[in-house]
Order: sequence, then structure tokens, then C-alpha cells
Amino acid sequence: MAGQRVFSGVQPTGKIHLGNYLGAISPWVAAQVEHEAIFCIADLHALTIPEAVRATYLRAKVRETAAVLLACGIDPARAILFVQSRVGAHAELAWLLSCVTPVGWLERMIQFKTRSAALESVGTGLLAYPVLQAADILLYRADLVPVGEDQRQHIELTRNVARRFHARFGEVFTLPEAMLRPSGARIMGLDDPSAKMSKSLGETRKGHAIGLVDPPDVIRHAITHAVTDSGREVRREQASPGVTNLLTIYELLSGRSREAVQAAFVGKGYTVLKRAVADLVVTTLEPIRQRYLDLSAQPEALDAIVVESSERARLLAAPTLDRVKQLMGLHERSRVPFPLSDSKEG
Ligand code: AQP
Repeated sequence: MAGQRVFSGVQPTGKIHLGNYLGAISPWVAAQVEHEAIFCIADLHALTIPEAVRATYLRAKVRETAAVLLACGIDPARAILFVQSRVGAHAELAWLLSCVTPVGWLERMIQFKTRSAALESVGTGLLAYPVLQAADILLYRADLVPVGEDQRQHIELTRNVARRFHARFGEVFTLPEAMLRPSGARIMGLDDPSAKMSKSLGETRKGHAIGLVDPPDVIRHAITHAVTDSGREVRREQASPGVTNLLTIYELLSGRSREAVQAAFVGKGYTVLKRAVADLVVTTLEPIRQRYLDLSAQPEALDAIVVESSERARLLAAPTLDRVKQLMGLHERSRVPFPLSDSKEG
């Protein structure tokens, strides 16, 4: 797996939370060491969320997201960290791919069903969201896409869109693999362990999510009030979803095995478990919060990083888009050399 290209993204909406960190961002930080890594701040995707469609809000959120990702350890010397709307090829390829994607495929997406169910009027962008996501990934001919469990279906759709394109027009894309961590790909909400921890719910429900840059007292309060079950102590047999969620968070942040964590807490009261989880979360997140505060005080430096990275992303994306347009008959000869022999570095 060494030397493969990794691509993933995060929407600049709401508060980036511990689920984003454990399911996606911390695997990204690890991936940038052994792979060629490209990470996207997906502001075009954010436009599908009505509250995000306010220019000042979105612009501030893009910068905030960049600061959080850098604070978590994304290193611009190793990885490309760019803003989606700065690379025009994403929207252009999304349109071209939408012309080969059946509507039925999109209507079956769980995320579309969940989000649209809550809306009076559903925008076309919400339905087409996974096509834009497919374009994001396919543009860079990524091999691996580290994501949380909620994105598994979208990666499968990306593969199907690529296959359909290949069957009609010829080979151009790499079929990407979703990269899910065995434990922690779906961290649940603290206030309701039957729902995944999410930015959107975190906006409206206090105590749902742990923000990566929340102050320690807010984190401790949320964990202390996390929903568990009617029992009092951790048992050896199958734990309830709320207790399992706390054990999973502890397991991932401590780096210990599930068995070791289970053994350490069996017979201990939920208060002891919650205190231990809160201590570990605060110890892990406090340095991130401090780096975030430092970075936030340097907006020009943040902007310079994403502008420079976006230029690098533009150069990587151009040959794929050009090849796609050529295969679809939009122009005759490729204007940009397409690296078919797969030196992706170029
Ligand atoms: N709870 C989670 N556990 C593990 N991984 C997660 N991810 C999201 N939630 C969890 C992963 O984080 C990456 C960025 O996802 P996103 O920007 O779509 O964040 P979100 O929290 O899913 O945001 P929203 O806008 O609030 O979406 P909904 O309302 O659908 O939850 C992705 O790799 C994602 O899998």
C-alpha cells in the first residue's frame, strides 16, 4: 500500500468534532506520512446545507477548518490541503459525470434520504452531492479514501460512476478503495448513542458532539452527561451503545486494544469510566486547541497555505479533466499530457 495516492475531504460546516477526528482526520495525519496525500475543504458541498449559504459564514468556516486541520497535524509540506471552490475542475467534472449517473442511484443514497426527509424543498445539489464527491476523488485518481462509515456508500457509488464512464467512453479513472478504520469509523452522539456524532446535530443540540477546539470544561460537561444505560457499572458481557461509544473513544485515544480497555473498566462505575474518558479527551485535544488558537491569529498565513495548495491541486486535476473531455468528444486532442503510465507525482 506504500506510495499510493490518498484523497479525502471535510465540509467547512459546524464544529469539527471528535467523530471527524477519529474517523477521518487522524487517519489522514497518519496517511500523509506514507502516501501522497490530498485533502480538500469541501466548500461546494457545504452549499447543500442551507445555513452554510451565507458568504461571510462560509468564508470564515473555510479558514477555521484549515486552522483545525493544520492544528491536528496535517502538514502542508507533506500533504496538499486545498479549498474545493478554488479548483474549477471539481464542478466541471461533476457536471460531466452527472451525465452518466442515473438519478435512481442518487435517490438510493442513505445520506440523501436522511437529509431530504427533514426538508420542505430539496435542492438539486443535495441529490447531486455524491456526483460532486465522485468528481473530487476521481479527478486525482486516488487509490485510497480514508473516511468514516457514513461515506462508505458514496465511495461505492464513485466506483460505479467510474465503471460506467469507462464502459461508455474508455479508461481514465482509478477505482478508489474506501479506507475505514476497524474501530472508530462511526463515533456516536453523546446525547443519543443511536445517532452518529455529526456537525449538523452538534449545531443544534448541546452535549451531542465534542468539538475539537471546545474548552476543557465544555468537553468534561458533555462527557459527564453522556447517555449510557440504566446500569451502574461496566459489565463483561455486551455493553450498551452509549457505554460502547465511550469505550471506543478511550480505546482509540489511548492506543490500547479493546480487550485491554474492557478489562481495565469491567466492574468500575460509569462515573469512573466517564472521568477517565474526559481526562484522555482533554489531554489529547488541549494541544490541538492551543495550536488552533495560534493559527487562527495568523489569517494571512492560513490563506497563503490554502492558496498555494489549491494551485498544486489545480495542476494535478487538469490532465484528468482534459482526458475526460477528450473521451467525451468535447475536444479532439489532449492539451495536457495525461500520465497514463501512472507517475502520479507528476
Ligand atoms: N461520527 C463520526 N464518526 C466517524 N467518522 C465521522 N465522519 C463524520 N462523522 C463521523 C467522517 O468525517 C469526515 C468529514 O465528514 P463531514 O464533513 O461530512 O462531517 P459530518 O460530521 O458528517 O457533517 P455533517 O454536515 O453534520 O453531516 P451529517 O449531518 O450527515 O452528519 C468524513 O470522512 C466522515 O465520514
